[in-house]
Amino acid sequence: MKEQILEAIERFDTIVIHRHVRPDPDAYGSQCGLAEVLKASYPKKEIFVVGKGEESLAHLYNMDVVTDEVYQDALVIVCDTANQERICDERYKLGSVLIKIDHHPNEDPYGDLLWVDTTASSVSEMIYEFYLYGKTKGLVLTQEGARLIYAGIVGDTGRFLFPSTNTRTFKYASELVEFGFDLPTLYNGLYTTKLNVAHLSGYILQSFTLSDQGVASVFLTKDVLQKFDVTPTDASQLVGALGHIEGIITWVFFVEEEDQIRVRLRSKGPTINIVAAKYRGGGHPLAAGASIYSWEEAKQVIHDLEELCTPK
Ligand SMILES: [Mn+2]
Repeated sequence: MKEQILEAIERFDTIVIHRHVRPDPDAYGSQCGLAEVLKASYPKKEIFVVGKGEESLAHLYNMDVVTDEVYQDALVIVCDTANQERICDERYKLGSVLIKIDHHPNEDPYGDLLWVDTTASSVSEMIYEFYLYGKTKGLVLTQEGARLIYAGIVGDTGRFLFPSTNTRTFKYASELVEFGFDLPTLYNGLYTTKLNVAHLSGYILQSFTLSDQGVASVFLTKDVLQKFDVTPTDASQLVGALGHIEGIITWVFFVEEEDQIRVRLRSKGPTINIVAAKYRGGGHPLAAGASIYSWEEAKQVIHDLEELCTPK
């Protein structure tokens, strides 16, 4: 598949790279890391990264603003996005050829060429692998490209903590660090916590409930978000905060938004993307998300998780 992707890249003069809505470091890292590889390797091609910019990731890269015309005879590559509804900027459909590069379960196999590797810790890791494959065929990785790919790996592995971290991840990470980008500045950009978010994490640690089955739940209503002056996006980013607490097997955040309640699910073993799928969502076996429309439904989600955690 890497060979076919490289062939497609070589064929096109214009390449537009997309990623998912509500981007995380891996979305930016894979999208912009790939852009940097392609810019350095093919200086004559026009390479663009599109999608709504995320302020907290502006230290990584800036998005391009492109007209619809750019998509004419363009190759479109979508990184880190399992299903089409989650692709940021609908114009991904306007290109000539569409490529999907992802590490989530391939439930929506969109695109003309698909490279999906669910064993990869991150799509950024896959982009590095793509560079390794193409190294002898003209692909070039710059220090800036290495920084972006490394940021994506660090983000999606929770700083090499999540079970998706494997020997390949560490090997690639050490090779990337060799490029000599400024590590402390990168970590500061990724992990400096805003004061209001720090206060909210205190609230979360105080207020979560834990059932006998090992299911922890946190309710972040509009009132709570307002009290701490945080956005639903800020709140969702704290979902890892319960990962190391004794007795918790699966946990769920309910974050109230304008028109829905976002469900953030995490697990230390039981496969929770099944539960996510039941509530209009999806994701990885141990990290998934969904959307519900009432607090009544939230109770059902907790009930389903409890079922899942009950030894059969
Ligand atoms: Mn990812």
